[in-house]
Amino acid sequence: MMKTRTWMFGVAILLAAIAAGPSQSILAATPPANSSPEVAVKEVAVKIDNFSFSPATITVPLGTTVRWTNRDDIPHTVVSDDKTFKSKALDTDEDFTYTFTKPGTYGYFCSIHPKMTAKVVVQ
Ligand SMILES: [Cu+2]
Repeated sequence: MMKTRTWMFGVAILLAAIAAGPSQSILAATPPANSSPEVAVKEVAVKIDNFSFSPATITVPLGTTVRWTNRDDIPHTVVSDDKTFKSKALDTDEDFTYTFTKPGTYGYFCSIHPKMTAKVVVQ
């Protein structure tokens, strides 16, 4: 019995490591938008100003890069509800980009001011 429990614990640790790993590496691997020039890279801008994301809801085609720029005087972050993407604290005029490669609705918020919420709908 002891052996089984120890084994299960090991599996749980391993799964946790796997679950934690990819989100980090996805962040690190966020491409500097210099993919093949023949592919039109679509970029949509979202402004962070006066404690809100603007526009609060955007609908974009698959493959679109969204660029959030902080126009506020205080830091904000861009964090998706399911942690698909997560920026560092953005100072004034700093930006964060994420390219959406899976359709879906991505709710996100500012982790410093959780009442700041918005969403990206990817079609
Ligand atoms: Cu904020």
